[in-house]
Amino acid sequence: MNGKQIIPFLTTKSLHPENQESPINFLNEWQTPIKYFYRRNHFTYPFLTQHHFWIQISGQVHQPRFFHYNEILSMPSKSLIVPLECAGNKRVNFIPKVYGEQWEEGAISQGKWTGVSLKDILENVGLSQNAQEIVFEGADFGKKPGMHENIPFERSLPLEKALHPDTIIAYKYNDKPLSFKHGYPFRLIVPNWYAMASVKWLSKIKVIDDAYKGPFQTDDYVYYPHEDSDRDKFPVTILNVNSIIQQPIHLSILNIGIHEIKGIAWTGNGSITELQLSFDKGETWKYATLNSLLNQDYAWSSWSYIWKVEKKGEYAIYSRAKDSSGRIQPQTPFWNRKGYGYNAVSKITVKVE
Ligand SMILES: Nc1nc2c(c(=O)[nH]1)N[C@H]1C(S)=C(S)[C@@H](COP(=O)(O)O)O[C@H]1N2
Ligand SMILES: [Mo]
Repeated sequence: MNGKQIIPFLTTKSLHPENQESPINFLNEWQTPIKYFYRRNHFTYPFLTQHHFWIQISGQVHQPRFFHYNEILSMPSKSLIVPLECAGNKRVNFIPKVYGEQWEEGAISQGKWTGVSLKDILENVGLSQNAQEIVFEGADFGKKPGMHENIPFERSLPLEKALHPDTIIAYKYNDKPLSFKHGYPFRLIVPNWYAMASVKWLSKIKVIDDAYKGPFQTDDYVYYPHEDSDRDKFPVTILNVNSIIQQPIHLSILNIGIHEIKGIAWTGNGSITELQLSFDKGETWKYATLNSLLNQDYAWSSWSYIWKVEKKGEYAIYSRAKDSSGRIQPQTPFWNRKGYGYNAVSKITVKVE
C-alpha cells in the first residue's frame, strides 16, 4: 500500500438521465457523504437560472406570492436526519422480473437536511378553506415515454402530510448548501415517504381543491398487484420496514473463525425495534444488536452480530427487521407490476473455507 486511501464509487444504472447507486455496503456513517448519495432522475438536469432562487406559491391561498432564497434562509430552520429511499430500491429481486431501473440495494442514502417547515410557508400565505392537496413542481422537465409534451417532475401531498412540521423545504445537506444534482437551491424533504415525494429543484407550490392526477402520481408510483389489470391499485407512500446486510458481501468467501455481520434497517412507520438473523433459512431467528441515533425519529438503525463459524460450508444468512407498528419483513415479496417497495427478508450466501 502506498498510503492512498481506497474509496468506493457509485454504480451507474443509466447516464441520461443520471441514475446511480450508492456503494451502500461500504458506508458506515449516519450521514452519507454527498459523493456517495444515490442519484435518481427522470429527466436531464435542469439548467440553473436566477428563477430557481424563487419559489412561487399559488392556488387556493389568501396571499399568492414568491419567496426568495434569502427570505427562506432567514426563516427559522430545523435539521433532521432523514433517509431517502427510491421506491424502486431492490427491484432487481422481483420474480418475475419487472421493467425499470434494476436497482440493487443502493437506491437509499441518508443525511442531515436543513430547511424551513413547509407549514410555516403555507401559514404565511394562508390556506383557503377548500384547500385539499399541495402540488410541488420541480424545475426539470422532459417527455415521458409515449408522450409528446414536455412535462415537469411534479407530485402532490395530502394536506395532513404537507402540514406536518417535519415536512421541510431543505436548502442544506450535511451542513452545506444542497448540491446541484440533489436539488439546489431547494428540495422538498418528506420524511417516512418513498423519495419520489421529495421533489428536487422545487420551483412552484400550488394549493388545489381536488386530487392531483399527474402521471408521477397516478400512473407511476402506484402499486399494481396484477400483471394484466389495474385492479386493486393503490398509491406508493410510506416506506416499508426493511433492512440490508452490508457485510459480509453476498457470495463472498470467508475463513473459519469470527465474523461481524452488519447492516442497516429502516421503516416509514415508527422505529426499528428488532433485527433478526437466521442461519437456517428462516426456521429460527437470533437477535442482532441494534444501534439507533438518539432523538432522530426517521434515521435508519445500524445493527451488528458476531458470528462464529467453525465448519466449512455454504451458509445462507437472512435478515429481517421489525418496527414499532408491528410490521416485519415478509418471507414472500409483494410482487407488483412496476416493482415498488421490495422488502422481503434480505438474504446473502457466503462460503466458508
Ligand atoms: N425534480 C425532481 N425531483 C425528484 C426526482 C426527479 O426526477 N425530479 N426524482 C425523485 C425520485 S424517484 C427519487 S428516488 C429522489 C432521488 O433523489 P436523489 O437524486 O437526490 O437521490 O428524488 C425524487 N425527486
Ligand atoms: Mo425513486
